[in-house]
Amino acid sequence: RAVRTVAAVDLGAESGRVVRATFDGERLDAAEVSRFAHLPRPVDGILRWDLAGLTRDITAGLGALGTDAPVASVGVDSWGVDYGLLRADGTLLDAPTCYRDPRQLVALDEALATVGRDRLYRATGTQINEINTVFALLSDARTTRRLDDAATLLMLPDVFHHLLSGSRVTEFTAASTSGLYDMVGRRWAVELAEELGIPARVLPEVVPAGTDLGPVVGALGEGPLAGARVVAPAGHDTASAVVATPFTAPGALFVSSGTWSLVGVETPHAVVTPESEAANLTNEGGVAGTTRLLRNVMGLWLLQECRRAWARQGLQLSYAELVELAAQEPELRSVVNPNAPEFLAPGDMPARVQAYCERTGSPVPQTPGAVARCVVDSLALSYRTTVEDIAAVTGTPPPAVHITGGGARNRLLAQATADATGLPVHCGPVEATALGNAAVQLVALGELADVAEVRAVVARTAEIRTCSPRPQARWEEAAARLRQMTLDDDRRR
Ligand code: LRH
Repeated sequence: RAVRTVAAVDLGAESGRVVRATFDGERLDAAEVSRFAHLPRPVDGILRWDLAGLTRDITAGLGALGTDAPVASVGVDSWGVDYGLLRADGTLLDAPTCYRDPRQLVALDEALATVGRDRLYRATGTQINEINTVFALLSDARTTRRLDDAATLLMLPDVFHHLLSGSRVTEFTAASTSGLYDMVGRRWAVELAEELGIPARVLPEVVPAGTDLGPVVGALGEGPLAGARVVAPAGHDTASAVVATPFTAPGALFVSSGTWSLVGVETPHAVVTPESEAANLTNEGGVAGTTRLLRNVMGLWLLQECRRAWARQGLQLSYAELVELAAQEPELRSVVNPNAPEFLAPGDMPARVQAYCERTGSPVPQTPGAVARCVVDSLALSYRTTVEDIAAVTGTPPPAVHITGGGARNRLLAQATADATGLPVHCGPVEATALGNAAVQLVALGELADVAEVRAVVARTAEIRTCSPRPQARWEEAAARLRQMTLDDDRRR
C-alpha cells in the first residue's frame, strides 16, 4: 500500500508546529518539520496575536516539507475562541485579538447584565468563561467598534485556511468554542448575538471537519504543496487531540494537557441541563456528530508563567528541572483553585500563587519547587472534582483517564492525577493534536474509515505509559477545600 502524506499545522498558544504525517496502512507517524514560539502583545490597546509572524512561520514551515513525497493535503488547528475579521473584499481587518485581554472580563459583566447567565448557557450549552469569543465580540461591537468594518468572522484556524485557499467558511469544532453557537440546535445562536448587539451578518457558514476547502493557492501551491488540497481538520485543537486519544474503555475521561487542561468525556449529544449548568460544564463540538462535555482548567499555563517570571529574575529552569524540584516537595501542602480569575492574565505567577495561598490559609510555598508542587497538586485535584461533576451529570463515572499533549510527559502530574481520581491514568500520545489533525484529513482522503479506526491505529502506533492510583483520604479532604475555594472565587467574579 502506498504511503500517504499530509501536513498538519498545529498552533498552540505558546508555540506552533508544522508536522509531516505519514500513514502506511498500519502506522500513523508524525514528524515535526518546524516549530516556532510566539507571544501575544498589546497593539492599539488590546492584546493581540502576531498574525504576520505566524503567517511567515507557517509559510516557512510548509515550504520546508520537502518534495520527496507528495503532500496530499494540509489543515490547520489552533487553540479555541480567538478569531479574525475579514472585510467584504476578503482582506483581514487587523491582527486577531487574544482571549487573555482584560477587556473580556468587562464584556462578560456587560453580557451578564444584558441577557443573564441562564440565557447565555441555555442558548449555547457553553460554560460561562470570560475567554469565550462572544465576550470579545461584544467588546468589538460596543467598545472598539471593530465590527463596523467587518464582513465575516473566521475562527483562527479558518483565518489560515483562508490565507491558504481563499475559503471564507468556519469549521464546526472551532465555531463551537465561541459561546455563540447553539450546540443543541447546531446553528449559530443568532438571536443571542442580536440581543447582545453583535451583528449576526458576520457569522459565517459552518462546515464539518473533513471538508475540502479547495486547492492551495499562491506561491505555496507551487512548492512542496503543489497539487495539495486544503482540508479542514477538527480546527479546535482539543477536538483534534480527542480524535487521536486511544480510549481503552467507553466513557473514559480525556485530559488534553497543554497551556490549558481540557478535562471531559465524549458524549453522543450535547448535555444542556440545570445540572450541567450548575456545574458550569461546557459542550464543545467533536467530529462525526459527537460532543465533548468538559471543563477548561487553567493548565500548564500556570507553570509556564512561573518559569517566565523566574527567568525574568535570572533563574532559568527547564520544565523538566522544575518538575524534578516539585517531585522532592511533600504532596498536598498547599492548594489553589487553578481557575481563579487572577491567574488568567500574563504576569508574576509565583507571587499570585503565593498571595492566593496566603489569603486562603494554605502554607505559602517559598521555593520554585514548592510553588510547582502546589500547581501540580491543584491541577490533579481539579481533574478529580471535574470527574465527580461529570459523573453526577451523566450518571456514569469515568473508568479511566487518558492524558494527551505535552502534559503527558509530566510523570508527577500523571501520578498525582491517578492518586487524586483513584483511576488508572494512561499517558500519550504527546502529539495527539497533530495526529488527530492529520487523521481527519486522512479520513477525508479515504485512507482511514472513521474515528474508531483512527483510534485503533493510534493505539498501535503510539507509546502509552500507565500510572496506577494509590488511594489516599488526603485527596478527598483537599477536594472539599478546592470546591469551597471555587465557590468563593466564582462569587468574586
Ligand atoms: C486549548 C484551547 C481550549 C480553549 C483555549 C482558548 O488549547 O483550545 O480548548 O478553550 O485553548
